Amino acid sequence: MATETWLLIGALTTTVAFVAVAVFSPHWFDPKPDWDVSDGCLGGLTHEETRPTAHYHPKIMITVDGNYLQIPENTGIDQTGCKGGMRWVHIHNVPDWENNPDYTTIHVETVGSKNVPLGSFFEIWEREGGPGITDEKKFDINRNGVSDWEEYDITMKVNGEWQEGSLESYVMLEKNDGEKIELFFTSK
Ligand SMILES: [Ca+2]
Repeated sequence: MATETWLLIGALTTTVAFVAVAVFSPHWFDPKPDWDVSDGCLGGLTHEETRPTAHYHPKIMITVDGNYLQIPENTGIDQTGCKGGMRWVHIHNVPDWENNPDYTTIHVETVGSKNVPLGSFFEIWEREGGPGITDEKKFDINRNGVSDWEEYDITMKVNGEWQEGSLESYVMLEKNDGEKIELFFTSK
């Protein structure tokens, strides 16, 4: 066959493979989460002063059986391993839960552009006695070591759109600054 024909066959094969992956494995193209961001520390007593190169604010609201799961203010600030500093993913202010429950603003401040998984915030929160995540990176909001997927129906919306795939690995990107994440746990 002529070279052009081979090139055409090659291009068609590539296109078919691309479409097949997009249709049958849509999460294949999702950004890979950088789980080590939960160890990142800005400033502090034992870390060099490094300025973040990214700074953005996803918003989160977590509901467990119809009740708000309240994130404490200053979560991720001055914690063990980052004394006097701030984790790359942290909280400053929280809503007035009694009178005006609302989204909590997550501050993401990373050195370098990172794919910050939603679950990394739970890893950080867990160090302060909050809801956590298992070694397999599964939600563990009741901290019993059992994946919450066995105990709850878990669903999530981002900007009103239902999400599929690994919710813990959902990547909060700078280009989606201000995105609204709603996470729902319903006991089975
Ligand atoms: Ca659990």
